Amino acid sequence: ANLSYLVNVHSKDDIPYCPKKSRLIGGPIHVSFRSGLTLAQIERKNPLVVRGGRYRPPDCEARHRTAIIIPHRNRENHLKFLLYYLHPFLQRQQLNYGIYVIHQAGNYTFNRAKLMNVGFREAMREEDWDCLFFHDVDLIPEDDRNTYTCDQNPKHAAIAMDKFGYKLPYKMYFGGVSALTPLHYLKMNGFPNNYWGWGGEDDDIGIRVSLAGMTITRPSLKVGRYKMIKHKHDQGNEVNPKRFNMLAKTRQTWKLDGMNSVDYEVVSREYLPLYTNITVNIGTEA
Ligand code: UD2
Ligand code: MN
Repeated sequence: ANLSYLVNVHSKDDIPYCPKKSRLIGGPIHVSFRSGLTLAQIERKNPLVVRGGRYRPPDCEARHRTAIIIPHRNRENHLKFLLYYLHPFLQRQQLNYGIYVIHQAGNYTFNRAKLMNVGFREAMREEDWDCLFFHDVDLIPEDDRNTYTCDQNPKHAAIAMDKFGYKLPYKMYFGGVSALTPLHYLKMNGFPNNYWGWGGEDDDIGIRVSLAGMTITRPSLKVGRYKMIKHKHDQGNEVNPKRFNMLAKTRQTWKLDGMNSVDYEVVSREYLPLYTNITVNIGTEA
């Protein structure tokens, strides 16, 4: 027998820790979008997911606690497909996980990065998560080996997307899906709050990582694959014309704007069967 397996095998509640590498993990995932999918069907396929979209492995103690933070408005159909693929994917990885949808209230210009700051604070309020995945609603992972756990440095997970020909579009790219520990997040003062509309915020976040003295880690191109559900530019998320000027000033602004300055009002917190929905009023541009 392999005796190393006996070391550190039981948690304090005396159920065994999950193996370091889950035996349920496969390889490539075939992703397709069929019409007529309902949330009720997804619930039936995931009987062990409990209120608020929470899960822990039934037969072993998870080694990782991961929160998924999804910025959202008016993309219910994309959310449905993401939940359909993400729940079983995370369960195969034997994680203790929770899914949080951060829904921007009202019709004012969308602000993806500020919603992430809200998600960070509201998720950490509930549980001592050791890893947070900041996840676009329209990106579906296409390989089981893309593990939703954190690294020593902030991780950029969505490196190979169909829309970019499954290649990294540029070296500093940090958009789509990224994973940070609470310590990483606080060290870089979270994400910027002042990018209203489309674009720039992902590059700002990438710059913050390096200004805070960290580097970006990435899975391999084979593993960090995602399919993006096709969509047009949303109404209320017009291209932000100020993004280049703002990006030129990140070095001066990152310590002043971020987690230490985020202000918002939670409108409602709903513990739905497949996710926790937090509707939030994030105000308007100053
Ligand atoms: C790119 C980046 C994304 C972000 C964005 C610029 C990729 C794969 N993703 O996405 O991370 O940096 O550019 O802001 O390159 N959303 C809503 N409702 C809206 C608008 C946005 O829910 O009305 C959310 C949703 O989670 C969406 C995300 O914001 O996936 C990013 O918006 P997008 O998908 O319109 O932008 P895209 O695909 O150009
Ligand atoms: Mn998109």
